[in-house]
Amino acid sequence: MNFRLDGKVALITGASYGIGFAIAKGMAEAGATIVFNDIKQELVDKGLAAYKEIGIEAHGYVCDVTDEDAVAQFVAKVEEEVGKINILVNNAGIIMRIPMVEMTAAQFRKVIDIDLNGPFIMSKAVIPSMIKNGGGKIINICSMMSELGRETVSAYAAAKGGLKMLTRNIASEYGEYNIQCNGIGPGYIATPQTAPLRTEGHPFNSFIISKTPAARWGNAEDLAGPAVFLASEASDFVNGHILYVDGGILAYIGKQPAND
Ligand code: NAP
Ligand code: GCO
Repeated sequence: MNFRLDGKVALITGASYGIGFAIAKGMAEAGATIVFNDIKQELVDKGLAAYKEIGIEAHGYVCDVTDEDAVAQFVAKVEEEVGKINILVNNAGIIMRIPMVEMTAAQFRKVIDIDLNGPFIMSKAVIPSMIKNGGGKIINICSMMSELGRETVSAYAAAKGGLKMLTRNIASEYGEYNIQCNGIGPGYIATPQTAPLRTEGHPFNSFIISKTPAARWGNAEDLAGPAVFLASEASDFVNGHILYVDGGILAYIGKQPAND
C-alpha cells in the first residue's frame, strides 16, 4: 500500500495556521508539494514564513474561497506556476456562536457561504482538471456538527451537515473518474477557532473533556495522519466516507458525574 504523496500537488485552503497548516505539514512530510491560500496577504506571508521555518517551501496565494471568479483565476495560476492539483483539502471555514433567534440572516448566510459554498466553488474549479488528469482526491473538513447540534451554532451545523452530503454527492457523481471525495470530521481541536471555549475556567473545557473518551482536546497534528491516508493511493477504494477523528466523542454518552 502506498501512503506516500511524492510528486503530488496538494492545495489546502485557509492553511496559514490551525488545522490546515497541520494537514499541509503532514502531507509535505509524505512528499507532497504544498499550495495554500488565505484571504489576507499578511496571513499568506505569515504562513509562508511558518512553513519555511519547518523546511517546507510552500506556495501561498491570496484568495477568498467564496469568490468564484477569484477561485477560477487562483486555480489557473496554481496549475501554471506549480502544476496540476492532485489533492484538494477544503479546510477554510469560520464559525459564529450566536443563539439562532438572535442571528441575522446575513450572519447565517456568511457562515454557509464560507463553510459550504466555498468547498463547492473550490471543488467545481478543480474537478475538470482532475478528470483530465485521470483522477484526484478531495478532502472536506467536516465537524462533530456534521452529526450533532448544540446551542448557538445553527449556521455552522447547517453548513457542516451540508458539507457531509456535498462530500457524498461529489463521491457519487465523480467516482467513475477515479476521483475520491471523503471528509474528515475533527472532534474538538485546540486551534484559534476554539480558543474562546478553552479560556481558564470556561465550563465548556471540562464539558468536552467529559464527552471525550481520550479525555483531552485534540491537537491539529492529530488530523495529519488521517488526511495523508485519504490523500494517498492507500485510500483509492474509500469514497464518500466521513472519517471522524474525535477521540471517540461520537461513540460516547459522556462520563458519569462523580458522586458528590
Ligand atoms: P481557524 O483556526 O479559524 O482557521 C481557519 C482558516 O480559514 C484561517 O486561515 C482563515 O483565514 C481561513 N479562512 C476563513 N475564511 C476564509 C475564506 N473566505 N477564504 C479563504 N480562507 C478563509 O480554524 P481551524 O480550527 O483551523 O479549523 C479549520 C477547519 O476545521 C474549519 O473548516 C473548521 O470548521 C473545521 N473544524 C475545526 C474544529 C476545531 O475544533 N478547531 C473541529 C472541527 C472542524 P483568516 O485568518 O484570514 O480568517
Ligand atoms: C463549537 C466548536 C465546534 C468545533 C468543531 C467540532 O463551538 O461547538 O467550535 O463546532 O469547531 O466543529 O467538531
